[in-house]
Parts: sequence; C-alpha cells; structure tokens
Amino acid sequence: VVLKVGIIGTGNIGSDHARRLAWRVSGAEVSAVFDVDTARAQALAAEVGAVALGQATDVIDDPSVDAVVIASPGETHADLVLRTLAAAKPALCEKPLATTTDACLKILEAEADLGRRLIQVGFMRRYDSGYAAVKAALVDGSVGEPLLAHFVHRNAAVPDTFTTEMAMNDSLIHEFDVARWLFGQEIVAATVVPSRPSPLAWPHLRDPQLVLLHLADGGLVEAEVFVSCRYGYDVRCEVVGSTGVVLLETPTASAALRNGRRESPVPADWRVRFGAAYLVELQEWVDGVRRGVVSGPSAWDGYAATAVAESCVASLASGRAVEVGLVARPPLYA
Ligand code: NAD
Ligand code: ISE
Repeated sequence: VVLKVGIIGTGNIGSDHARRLAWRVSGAEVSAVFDVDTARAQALAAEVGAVALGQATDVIDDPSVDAVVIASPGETHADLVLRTLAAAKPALCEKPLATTTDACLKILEAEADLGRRLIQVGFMRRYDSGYAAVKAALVDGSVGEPLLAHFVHRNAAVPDTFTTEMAMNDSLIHEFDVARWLFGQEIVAATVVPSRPSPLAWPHLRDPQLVLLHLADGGLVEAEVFVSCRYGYDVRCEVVGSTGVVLLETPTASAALRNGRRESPVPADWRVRFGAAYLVELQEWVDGVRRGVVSGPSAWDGYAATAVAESCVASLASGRAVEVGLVARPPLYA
C-alpha cells in the first residue's frame, strides 16, 4: 500500500522533501500540504498532485494522510509533533525536535504513553555515505578506540535574521547529533568560545565560534561553526582513534588541473551537499513506516541534541563550561 504523506511547511526543505516523496521515493505519495503562506502551499500542491488544506491540524487529522513531514520553523515543531502523536500517526520532524528541552520532554512523555516510536528527527547526516563510512570504521575498530574528534561546519552566508545562538541550535545541532551517534556516548558538558568576528559577518553575529564538547567516557569533540565563510558549504569531520584517524572531507565530484593548480568545486549549500542523504533518509523512513517500524533518529536523539544546544547557549552567555543534564533514558529508546 502506498504511504500517503502530509507536509506541514512548504518552504525550502518542505518543498524539496515533497518533490522527493512524490517523484523519487518509492511507495509514497504526497496527499496534503499546509503552509501559513497559502499561495506557496497551493503552488506545491498543484506540482506534486496534493491538496492544500486550511490548517496544520487538517493535514494531521485528514483520513487521506498516513504520516506527516513537519518542515515548518523550529519553534512550531513541538505543538505539531504532540498533535501528530495525539492522532497516533508517524511523523518525520525536521531538526530541531523542539527549541527547548521542556518541550522535548513533553514529546518523550507523549510517545512513552503510546508505548511505541512514531517520531523520527531529520538528522540526515546519519544517512550520508561519508558519515556512514566513518561510523563503520569506528564500529569495526579499524582505528582502535575513538578518543576525540574535530568537526567543521561552514555555511557561505545566512540571512540577517540568523542569531549567534542559532549557530548552536540551528547549525551545530547536526554535529551534536553526529558526535553522540559516532561515539555512542552522550555529551555531558559544553563550552563555547567565540572568535574575533569575521568582518563579513552580520554586525550582530559572533561568527565564527569554537565549541568544546565533553563526552560521558572522557572523549572530546571540538567543533568550529562559521556561517559567513563566503566560499561555499563545507562540512567535515576527523575522528582520532588510538591506532589511526578517520577523515570525512567535503566531497567533490570533479577537479580541474590547469596552470599548475588543482581546483575542485565546493558545494554551494546543504541542498547540494546532502541531497543524496535526504533521499536515503526519506526512502528508509517510508519503507519503515509501511512495515510499522520507525527506527531512524528518535525523539530521544532530538531531546539530547536540543539539551546540548541549550548548554551551548548558556555557555555563550557565561563564558564557562555548562553541564548537559539529561533525564534517565526511557526504556522505549534503549
Ligand atoms: P523556510 O523558511 O524556507 O520554510 C519554512 C516554511 O514554513 C515557510 O514556507 C513558512 O511560511 C512556513 N511556516 C511558518 N510558520 C508555519 C506554521 N505555523 N505552520 C506551517 N507552516 C509554517 O525554512 P526551511 O529552511 O525550509 O527550514 C524549515 C525547517 O527545516 C527548520 O526546522 C530547519 O531547521 C529545517 N532544515 C533542516 C535542514 C537539514 O539539513 N536537515 C536544512 C534546512 C532546514
Ligand atoms: C540549516 O537549517 C540546516 O539544517 C543545514 O544543514 C545547516 O548547515 C544550516 O546551518 C542550517 O541553517
């Protein structure tokens, strides 16, 4: 049976996901969409063969919707996820799961009451072939025991509505999830150190910044976030193990060799860099939901990443290391 998906939020990534589900993912179709920007929702509905409905809850409750993709701004996620859980429907919620740990905890409680996992968070890097290779090298022990990691997360530019805190809860939240996933460890403390700002960053932004994350087993992760780097979208990681190192470079499809130089393109943005990963993410989600299983990044993963982002924002204010205090992990997410 084809999975009928409803999309809430038809901006950049909501539209991309809708097109992937309509045309590139097998076993799925888009049946309904909603956006507060009615014209945008109607245009996308016409494009993918869906109907545009009048409210987000109409999408969630529509009998022609089996599962929901939430791709509206982060601060709207918590209410929509809770509403979807109340309708006992699966949802793929873009990151962040919610903007506060209190809201994440309400979601964990609601899912625990249902007694089964229905929520997946859009941490698509876990579906990227490069990150999967790094994870495989750590799992098979080929670099010994993982000790520490260096991460780089650079965006060419951000709109002037982007804040210093968003570098943590909107951009680096991906690294918080990847660090937990790669090391199989929770992050227990975070320290943020802003650098001298780039002259090209918006005047209100502290950009770039360095973050130091302490893992539960004593491992360390250091992450640079720089959202005004200008030259392209550059996301990398290097994990240092006891007998070797695993490197994930920014992939390049081609290189030009001329005039004594080797030049290769840098992806323009996340759409280009992670296009293949979003497709795998959606295909696996659809396949799982059709079998009655949701097994990707969980509401617990969403909560843990938001908790790290909260500690980073506190560290930004205090200039000190801030602990990440998580509640006990419920058995549903064992
Ligand atoms: P966007 O601004 O392009 O799109 C958001 C859309 O939501 C807009 O069309 C807006 O009109 C609509 N909207 C606003 N309030 C709404 C509401 N209450 N109900 C329904 N629709 C509403 O933003 P975007 O870049 O597409 O980001 C959307 C979400 O996806 C964010 O949570 C963002 O963090 C996440 N995102 C994830 C990735 C990733 O790599 N996984 C990349 C980009 C964005
Ligand atoms: C955006 O929302 C994403 O999730 C991208 O992956 C990230 O690189 C960017 O910084 C965010 O704003």
